[in-house]
Amino acid sequence: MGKIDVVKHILRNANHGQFVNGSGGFAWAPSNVALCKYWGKRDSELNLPVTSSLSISLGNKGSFTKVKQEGDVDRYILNGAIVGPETNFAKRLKIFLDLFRPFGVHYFIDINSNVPIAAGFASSACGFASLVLALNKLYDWNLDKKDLSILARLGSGSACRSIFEGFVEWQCGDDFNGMDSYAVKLDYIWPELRIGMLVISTQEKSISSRDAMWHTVNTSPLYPSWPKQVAEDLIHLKAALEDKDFSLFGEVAENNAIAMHIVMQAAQPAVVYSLPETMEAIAKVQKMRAEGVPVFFTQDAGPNLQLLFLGQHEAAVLRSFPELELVLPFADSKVKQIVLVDENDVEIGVSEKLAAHIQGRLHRAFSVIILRERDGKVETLLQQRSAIKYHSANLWSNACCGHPMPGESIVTAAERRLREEMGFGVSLKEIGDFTYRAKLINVDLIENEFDHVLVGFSDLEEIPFSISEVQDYRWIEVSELQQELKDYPEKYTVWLPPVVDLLVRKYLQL
Ligand code: 2P0
Repeated sequence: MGKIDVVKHILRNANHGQFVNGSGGFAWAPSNVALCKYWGKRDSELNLPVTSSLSISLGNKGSFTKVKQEGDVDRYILNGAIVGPETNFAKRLKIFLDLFRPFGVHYFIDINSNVPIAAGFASSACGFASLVLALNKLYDWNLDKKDLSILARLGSGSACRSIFEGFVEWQCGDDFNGMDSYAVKLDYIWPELRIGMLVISTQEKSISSRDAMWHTVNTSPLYPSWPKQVAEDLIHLKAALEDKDFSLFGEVAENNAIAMHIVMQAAQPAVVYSLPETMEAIAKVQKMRAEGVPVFFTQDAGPNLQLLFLGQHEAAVLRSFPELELVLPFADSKVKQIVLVDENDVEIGVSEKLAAHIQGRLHRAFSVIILRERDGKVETLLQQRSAIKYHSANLWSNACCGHPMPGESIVTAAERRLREEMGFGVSLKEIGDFTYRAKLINVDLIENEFDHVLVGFSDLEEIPFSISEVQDYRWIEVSELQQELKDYPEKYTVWLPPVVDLLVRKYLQL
């Protein structure tokens, strides 16, 4: 079987091409980093690996891809820039799309990625995974995750793991056609796990991982030792995940990465991805460990490192590596789908939450204001957002805010979120709405919200807030808050000023 036969087999019951979603297919997929690596193929056409591998998906780092049937030539956009047809990227994309292309059809592909492209942060993994998921929506294939994983593998081996979040195993399988070579989600959850992306260089690598893999398998005298290493590492990694044994977890992941690089350095000529700065950073990690901070590293096919540590050591690691891009693979995954709307709040679809924020697409949101009266003055409740929120962490904001799920009313969603975040329930009443668009600080996301503002009252002395969402609260007199927003805007979320403005104009009529 070649790739096209695998595609035909998988799409045999999917009415391929008969239904085309006119507004296109949109999908998000996370990037992933292997803790036990895939290095070497038994079949280069089908990207079938020599060994199984195990990865962790990178939370909100990944790609959002939009695909449409359009025009009389293919057009590709990557992070807002046109990708010329002569580039390797465009050639690889076209070859992949040809596997699915009905006769005479051309595609418009718009990929937005927040991982550095081709620098060893698995940008091809999230790119191909999100493309397959978007095609699944464009053509309404309704494929299960196993088939989606197989299709993503045809684009790039590691992409089969990016179909899932959390810990993922790509089972190598032994079928000649690879119908048993796909990824599965592992059930382990480790919310304290942190990954720090240490960008040492974003220059394109001198040799692609695809070529380096082939070259290693064919010329490295150490390659025969690799499958044995992987088999042992997989057993130990799963034991570490089962027991949440971070030392074992870190040691196995680090040793596996070192072993992979040694095997490729023994190739003739040697494949060397590390730069002098990579070696300096590795020495720094080892020194920190010797001084009692449990931090480990892993390294893919590039000079950059991913540091592995737990939340309790976040501050110590960030002190030594202030440039680190922090990833929380298990954070904020509760509300996945949000409602996309037009400028009149008419629903036009749903989207994965992060994808909508990466693209800056207008969506439905709400902000809750809680009021009380003290000594004849109106006070409002503020919350300080938790340090682990995916955006606007540590900033002060109104009592609670969020997004309704598809099909959920604004009031139900707002009352639900108030209970989840602040630990109390009161009935809420909508007082108005506004639309705003703003780039969020310290994170590559855009808020573009049709925001419904709701008001409720509480006299609770103690607010039993959830520590995973909120780190503190306080009451403040409304006019004092207006002054604070003028004097110290950096302490508050970007949406708080318009929320307070609407409260004052429409409700308090001050
Ligand atoms: C991995 N890497 O397991 C390993 C570790 C890089 C180092 O998978 O040829 O882009 O498309 O199957 O998936 C990168 O290789 O290679 C990779 P192809 P891919 O994440």
